[in-house]
Amino acid sequence: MTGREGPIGPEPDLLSSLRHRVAAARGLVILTGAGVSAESGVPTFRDTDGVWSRFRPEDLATPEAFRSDPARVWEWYDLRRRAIATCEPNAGHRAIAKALLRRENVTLVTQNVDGLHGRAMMELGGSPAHPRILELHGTLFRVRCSGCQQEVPHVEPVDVSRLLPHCGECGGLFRPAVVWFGEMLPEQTLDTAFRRASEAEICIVAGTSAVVHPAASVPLATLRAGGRLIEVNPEPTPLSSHAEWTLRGPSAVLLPALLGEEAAGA
Ligand code: BJW
Ligand code: ZN
Repeated sequence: MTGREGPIGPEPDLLSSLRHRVAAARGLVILTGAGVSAESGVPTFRDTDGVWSRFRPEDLATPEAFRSDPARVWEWYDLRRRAIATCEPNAGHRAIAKALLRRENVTLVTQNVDGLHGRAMMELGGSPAHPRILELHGTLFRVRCSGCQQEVPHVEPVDVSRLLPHCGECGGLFRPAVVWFGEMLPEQTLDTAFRRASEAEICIVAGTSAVVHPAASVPLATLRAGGRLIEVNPEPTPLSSHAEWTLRGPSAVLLPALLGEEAAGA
């Protein structure tokens, strides 16, 4: 049943039947990537106009890059943080937030560092730090001390021509609290993500190229335990062949359709 869809996107009947399956699933995990924020105006990484078409990841998103030129890395993260702060959550973020608030058996596993899932929760009166939001790659809106490792919120602009942000406790240099290539993901968060995925009847994989591991392996835990995958992405990915259903289109349209509460055929 892989890829049952029309030439210009999924048929309304398919969406309607999937909406029922998703609503009835005993456990639901939603894995998101940069594509779910594309319609909010946040650039993805690997699309033709993505972040990595203009910058090399090894120059900016590795611990080695930070050690060799912390001001350059800080400047880049500060620019991105300020640009993202002007973006708003879209209908896809809101549909996920509603599902999290209405159903206890829904877990969001996100690779995104843009904070838009949390802001959608806040818009609906929920907490941005909801325990069923698992941020695998950290966030742009916190920093971690390179010395004592404490993490604190960070929203102020940074002037890299002056002193870079330093820890008030130990004097160590702060760094963005994101996960760079070659770094371990937060262990407990990752364990929880794999456990929830293995307990889920359905895993929706939305807006990720599914090439960065271990995040891209999370849906495989659902498959191994007998669950099914729904992929939401305008383009095929390495997970497409594992998906029972592939919905080719933008997540700001398809996620509300999949997660909405409308009656069948509505
Ligand atoms: C739309 C849309 C719309 C567009 N609607 N969709 C196993 C095999 C091979 C390599 C490895 C492996 N295990 C580990 C590795 C090494 C490495 C890795 O995976 N490398 C591969 C790239 C080759 N992984 C790591 O280093 C990880 N750490 C680790 O594994 O530690 C243990 C270890 C250490 C050392 C050696 C071995 C093991 C850490 C990974 C950290 C990733 N960090 C980044 C940067 C975060 C901070 C920042 O933002 O600056 O995370 S990289 C970047 O990629 C970011 C993202 O979270 C991540 C994933 O990208 P995502 O979200 O999928 O975005 P895109 O752009 O790739 O895709 C967008 C998608 O949206 C596309 O498909 C579009 O079609 C779609 N789209 N518009 C819906 N409207
Ligand atoms: Zn410190």
